[in-house]
This record gives sequence, C-alpha cells and structure tokens, in this order.
Amino acid sequence: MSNSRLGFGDDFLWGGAVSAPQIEGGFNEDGRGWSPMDMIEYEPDKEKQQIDLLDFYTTERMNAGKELDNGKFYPKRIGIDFYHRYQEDIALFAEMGFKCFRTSISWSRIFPNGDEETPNEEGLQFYDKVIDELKKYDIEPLITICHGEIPLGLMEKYRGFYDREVVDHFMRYAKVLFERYGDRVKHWITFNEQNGATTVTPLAAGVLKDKVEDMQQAGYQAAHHMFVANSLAIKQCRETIPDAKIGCMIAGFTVYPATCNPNDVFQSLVDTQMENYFYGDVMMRGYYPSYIKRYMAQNGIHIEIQDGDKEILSAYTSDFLALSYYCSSVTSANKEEIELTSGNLMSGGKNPYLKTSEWGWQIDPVGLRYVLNLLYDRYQKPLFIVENGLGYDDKLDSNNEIHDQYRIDYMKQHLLEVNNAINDGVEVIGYTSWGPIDIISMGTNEMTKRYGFIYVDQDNHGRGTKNRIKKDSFYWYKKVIKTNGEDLD
Ligand code: BGP
Repeated sequence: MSNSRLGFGDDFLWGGAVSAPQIEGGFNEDGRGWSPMDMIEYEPDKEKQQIDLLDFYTTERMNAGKELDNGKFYPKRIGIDFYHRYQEDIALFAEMGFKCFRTSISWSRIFPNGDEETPNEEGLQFYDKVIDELKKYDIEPLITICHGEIPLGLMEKYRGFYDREVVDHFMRYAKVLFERYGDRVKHWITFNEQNGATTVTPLAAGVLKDKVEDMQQAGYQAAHHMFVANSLAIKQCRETIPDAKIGCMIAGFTVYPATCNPNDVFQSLVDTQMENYFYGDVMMRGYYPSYIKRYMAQNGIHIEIQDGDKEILSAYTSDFLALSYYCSSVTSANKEEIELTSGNLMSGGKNPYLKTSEWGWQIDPVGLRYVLNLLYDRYQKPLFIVENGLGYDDKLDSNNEIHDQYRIDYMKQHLLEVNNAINDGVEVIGYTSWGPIDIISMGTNEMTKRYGFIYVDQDNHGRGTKNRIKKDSFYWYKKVIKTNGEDLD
C-alpha cells in the first residue's frame, strides 16, 4: 500500500453485526414473549425477491401466526440457533480476531409483553452468558437496544411508538439493560435504522396497519416519540454507565441525481434531507431542521410535542452516528421516469454505471466514501459503520468448500473507500460487517441470501445440519483484522 495511506486507527473496532431476530431462534424458550418478527412466514414463491414485510403488519396476520402447527414456516423463530450455539459461533468470531461484535437484545425476552413491571430473569441471563463469552475473548459488545422488533404485546395493546406510553416501556427496558450489563457493555445503539420510522413505519415503529387511519401522520408522530426515547436513553446511559458511548443509527442512503439537470440535482438534495439528514439532524444536532417543519406543514402532518421534549432533544445528543451501507440509488425531478431497482429498506433509481447483487442492490463502494463525508461534514462526530456486506447465494463445492472471492472483492473495495474517507479527514471508529455468519435475511426471509464469512448448513425451509463451515472470506477477514486493514488483498 502507498505511504500516503493513513490507515485505520489503532483502536479501530473491526468485527461483525447481527440482530437477535435473525440469528437467535429459541423463540418460545425461557419465558420469551412474541415478537412481530416471529410472525413473518417464508414465502417460497418469492425466491430472490424482497418480500413486502409490511403486508404482515396487521392484527389478523399476527394472530394467524400465533396458531402453532398451522403448516407455515416462520424462519426467524429458529434463526440459526445462536440461542444454543453462541459459544461455538463466538469462538469462530474470536478466531477471526474480532475486536467488536454487534447484536441486539430481544426486547420480548426481557419484557415478554413489554409492559410488565419486572424483567424476565431467564432472558437477562441469556445475554449475561453471551456478553461474558465475548469478553472472554476481549471482544467488545456493541448492543442495539431495539432492532426492528418491539414486543408484539405493545403493538396490540398500544399502537407501537405512535403511542407515547411506549416511550415509558422502552425506558424501563433500557434502564434494566444499562444496570445489568453496564459493567461489561460500553458501546450502545438505541434503535436500528431509525430513519425507517417514516418510510416503513409498521416495521420500524411497531405500528399495526389496522390500528391507524393515517400511516404518514403515525410515522412522524412515532418518529418523534423515538427521538424522545433516544434522548432519554442517552440521559439514562450517562447516569448509569458514565464511561459508555451511546450512538444512534440510520440506514445510510447515497442518492445521486440522474442527470446534471439542476432540477435533478436539487431533488437529490431533497431526498438526502428526507432520508438521511432528518434523523441525524435531530439526534446529532438536537433540533428539528427547518426543511422538515416545512414538509410537515405543507403535507398537513401535525405532531404532538410535549412540554420539555425540545429541551430533552437538545440536551442529550448521540455520541456517535452509526450507519448501515449497502448500495446507492439515483433520483430525478421526474421520479416516474426513472427505472427502479431494489435496495435496503426501499427501492431506488437504477444507475447505469453500477452492477447489482443477485437481489438487485447496486454495488457502489465510492457511495460509502461519499455518504461518510456527507455525514461527517455535517455532524463532526465519530461515525461507526455497523452494517455492510454482500448477500450472495453461496454454494458448497464438491469438497464442501466455498470460494467466495466475489465477497472478498466487494468488501475490499468498500474498505478501500472507508480508508479513503479516513484520509479525507472523516473520523470512523469501527466497521462491523453485516452477518459475519449466514443468518435469516431481514428483507426476504431467506437463508440463501448469505452474507457470512461462515456458511451455515441450513436451507430456506430450516432444513440442514446447521453445521458451520468457514468460507475463503473467513481467512481473508482474519488477515485484514490482523494487519489492521493494511493488507486487503
Ligand atoms: C438492514 C437491517 C439488517 C439486515 C440488512 C440486510 O436494513 O438492519 O437487519 O438484514 O439490512 O438486509 P437483508 O437481510 O434484507 O439482505
């Protein structure tokens, strides 16, 4: 590598990231309550397609899922059985030299219905064991408090985060986590991809569709309640664990104008404001930006902001901004004229300069450098890349091996651009690749959308030995970590 390359900092947090509903399984063990993720069934006719997750967010479909033995398969109920195999999996992460491992806590393991006064001790003990196992190998846990699943009980009794009461339930839960794990966990994220609250409200804010009349209105109100919850959690975290860092997280969207027509360029600014900046602005700067107030006024969106909320938002801003990044898109002033392709959380305009993954996500390493610069320029606080990777339908060869050079290429190109961003002056504190071990896909519910350095012998129907097999990328990532990113070949 050239000498002009600054390199990753000595404390750079290399590792991997997963979420509880995609990895754990054990859905009905040790007192766990229902999660909405338990109710999303596998749809075999939708192979290699994004399924419409939002279709599942109705009382009727949630109730249908409660009937056990209804003949349907719900992949997130079994995950990849991390609940019973966490020791083996963490040993493999340690072998790769992980400095950090991001996972979420399943809220309904701790408060099965969400509104109990006291937590479920058995649920707490599971995460004690996971955290202790990580610490045994000096792996820093990075805990997401809520990754796309609030207890189903809170969605049924209330309307998810649309209802203010849920903030109190969230705070009781968060306080329990800080008190229980604060001696060992020094890095926290409040909500996964919080910018989904206004775009995929049922999923990100836990709102059942039949419970609200106007989902857009509900989305903005829920987003506000989640902002308040984020700030109150920061306050609580600072009181309980003064030496911890607590960040917020967004899905990082890079949106290019389809042409250099000034109208397209302006549209890309508007899309960036709505999709990226709005959430970062409130949680990193501590106030509602003017463009969103204008948007809400023009669209008849009225949100209730209680006395004291504005003060809380401005007093407790996040220590770092975490982001996921997978792909970029293009936009235009005439949106109906652009061809769409799928992407993380939502589809976007196709870019003729980019290739796509098998699932249509546009591969754009430079887009990562771009969004890192954009966000750092704006907030001047550390950034943490907590998701990035390539979903690929890996196949075992006749020797039971997987030669995933395509994944190595993808990650190498992205890490070079992270390094370029660092050279640009951006402060990046870590990189946790998405799904270091194959897990259930969030957006397709498939097992065959594999991101891992470790293959899991399990198919879309949950069949297989569940044996773990190291892919070529396993050894590659081990070397990357060992050389602190110096050797990316
Ligand atoms: C993000 C989610 C993750 C993860 C990832 C990849 O939006 O935070 O949970 O799954 O996307 O998406 P998918 O699993 O659909 O490929």
